[in-house]
Amino acid sequence: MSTTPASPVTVLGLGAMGTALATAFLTNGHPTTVWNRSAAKADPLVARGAVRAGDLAAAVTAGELVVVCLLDHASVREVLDPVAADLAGRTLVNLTNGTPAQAREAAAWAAAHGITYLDGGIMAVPPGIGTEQAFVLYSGAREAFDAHRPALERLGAAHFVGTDAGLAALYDIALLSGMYGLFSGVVHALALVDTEKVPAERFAPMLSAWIAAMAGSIPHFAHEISTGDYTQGVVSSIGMQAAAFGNLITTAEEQGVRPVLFTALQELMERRVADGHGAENLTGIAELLRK
Ligand code: FVH
Repeated sequence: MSTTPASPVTVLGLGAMGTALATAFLTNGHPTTVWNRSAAKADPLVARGAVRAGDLAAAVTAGELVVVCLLDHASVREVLDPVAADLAGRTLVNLTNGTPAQAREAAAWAAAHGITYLDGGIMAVPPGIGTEQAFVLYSGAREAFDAHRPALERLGAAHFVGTDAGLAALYDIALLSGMYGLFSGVVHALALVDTEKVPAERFAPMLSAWIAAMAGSIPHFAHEISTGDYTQGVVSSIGMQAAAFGNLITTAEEQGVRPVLFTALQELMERRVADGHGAENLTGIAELLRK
């Protein structure tokens, strides 16, 4: 058993996620200093043992590791710009959702002020923080990641994805893109069966099982995307799928459900077929997505 004391952590931003992060640090014995624009949000954490920082400068100088989780990139810059000098020599871990370009801009800003920077993407909802389902992506300063990994692992499995600070955001946005593709299909499917008063609860287990089975295709899709070869092991050609896809659009229209979530995909499939790739796999539409 390790006798190393849990390292001090500062958490800036106590919205739903920041509160969950601070709670995970506290639960695991890390001396935790907290700050939020609306100070009252710190009260429940202070009751659990957190230290309320008197002001922002006191918050960022309370320890070596400063975790920030605010609404967006603009709010991070607004909060951190005035305390850049106080942050010098410390490690800043930015777990605010953002784009790769924003992450790189934040990394450049940090470097210009002598701040060690890690950008992160949280793949969990607040109640999931600290559970086995949660994982967090990090990119940027590798040595800082290694040094602070024991603390960062308190939030969820910690994955370092590269020294380019923008990579965690890229992985994060790509994972969210997959999630929203899934969610939009699920909502459309439930709306469709609802038009005939099929109880959603009766249909849902079938939908879950179908999606789980289809997720087994992801490794093959990945191989095709990385090789650019969409011709191997074709069992459901895009030509066949494009023909059947018309029924998906028509059924939605006939049932009174707007097919807007699928019309872009239909257009890509038909273009791919028209371009002579009808015997290939669906994954080839990636060629049309690239600008
Ligand atoms: N909650 C979730 O499910 C997702 C899971 C994945 C990661 N996201 C991202 O995490 C960031 C924070 O999300 P959140 O859930 O904590 O969001 P809110 O509960 O709305 O809290 C927002 C905090 O940001 C503070 N804030 C906003 N604008 C400013 C500003 N201009 N100056 C200072 N602070 C600002 C706000 O403060 P206050 O309103 O309480 O005073 C909250 O602390 C986010 O990037 C998600 O995309 C969450």
